[in-house]
Amino acid sequence: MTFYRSITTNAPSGGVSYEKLDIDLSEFEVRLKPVLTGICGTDRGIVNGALPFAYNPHGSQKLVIGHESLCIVTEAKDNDFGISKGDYVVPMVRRPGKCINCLAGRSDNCSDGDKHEAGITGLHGFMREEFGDSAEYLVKVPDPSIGDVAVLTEPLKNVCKAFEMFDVVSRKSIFTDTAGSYHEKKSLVIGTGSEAFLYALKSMDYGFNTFLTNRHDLDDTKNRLVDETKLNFYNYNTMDPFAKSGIDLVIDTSGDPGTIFKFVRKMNNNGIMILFGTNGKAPGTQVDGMDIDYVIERNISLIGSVDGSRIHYEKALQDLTRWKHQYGSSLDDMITARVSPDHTEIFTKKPSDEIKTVIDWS
Ligand code: DN4
Ligand code: BGC
Ligand code: ZN
Ligand code: ZN
Repeated sequence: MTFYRSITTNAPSGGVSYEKLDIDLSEFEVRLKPVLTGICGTDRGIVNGALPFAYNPHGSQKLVIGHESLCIVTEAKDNDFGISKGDYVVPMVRRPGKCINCLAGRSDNCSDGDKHEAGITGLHGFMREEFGDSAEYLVKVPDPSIGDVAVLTEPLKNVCKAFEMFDVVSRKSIFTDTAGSYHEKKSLVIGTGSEAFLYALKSMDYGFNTFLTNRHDLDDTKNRLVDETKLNFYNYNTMDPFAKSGIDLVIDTSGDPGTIFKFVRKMNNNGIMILFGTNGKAPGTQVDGMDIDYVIERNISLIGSVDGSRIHYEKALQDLTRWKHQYGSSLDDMITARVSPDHTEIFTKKPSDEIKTVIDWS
């Protein structure tokens, strides 16, 4: 028997341990070691017992958590996916079921919900000192010189998928400004966590005049990143830059209904709102008939978006490679803390200046 140290929970009730687990890796096509694993709101939700949809693998009392990972391949059998020993890879979170979207390689759009997610639903995740996988679920990092920021591939792939939805829905009308660009268009990202910053950088790539907002001011770390990347931030409790001209694209990462619906009536005709943040425990809010009329009369579209597929992981790696040249060390500054795997209290205490905390497995 070989025991691998792993970060575990008992889903969906929660809890967190760093312990040795015996999981047989001999049958796997590829063996991997994580270099860095990122922590996100989903991991904290599982550990705190707040995500009822999380569950352990069949027959197991534990779930190894972790779905954001940059790994190195330590052994690889012959495979059709070009994965070999020494490659840096990002393992995909979602594993397909048998519906038509899953069969078409788009398990992110699974039609019947019969799929699994590593570290979340029914499949062990990547926060363990060694694990095995199939080559078909590994995405190779084409330029490993981008370094540690490759760990942002997984959260950024969600953003790439959501912008694919934006591309589809924005075709309903002429969404651009009169010059055919987005420069006179405004986007607003609600929230200031890692997903929010990644959405904001993507929105800047499109050319939007991009704003981030939260219910409080930002600390120095986040203010610096806002300045260095030429984003705009405002505290919505103290100012409103949209009092006179409206917003064309709203992206919510807060999951707070009381906040989201404050912004609906600030949206322009043909506006698009992407709902991404999840927060099942947030209290409900009153949406009145005027809100509904406003949405209808202006052809506003609300889009829900979850997860992403291989094409989005690949796009995310392209974006990170380009951003590394464009933003240099400012991109590295998105990794605000590194901890060792035994520091499991990080799952219950979020650092106040956190953009992305990573676990360093080296
Ligand atoms: P996070 O770092 O917890 O970010 C949430 C952000 O929302 C923080 O900056 C919060 O600020 C902010 N926030 C909370 N409440 C409000 C409010 N009332 N007004 C303004 N801002 C608020 O999490 P993340 O960046 O990792 O992920 C963002 C969200 O997306 C989470 O809900 C995830 O569950 C969800 N998610 C969805 C997918 C998917 O659909 C993938 C990954 C994450 P503060 O409280 O820190 O000040 O595929
Ligand atoms: C992951 C997604 C996953 C979602 C819901 C997120 O944290 O990035 O891949 O689909 O959680 O479980
Ligand atoms: Zn996540
Ligand atoms: Zn499916």
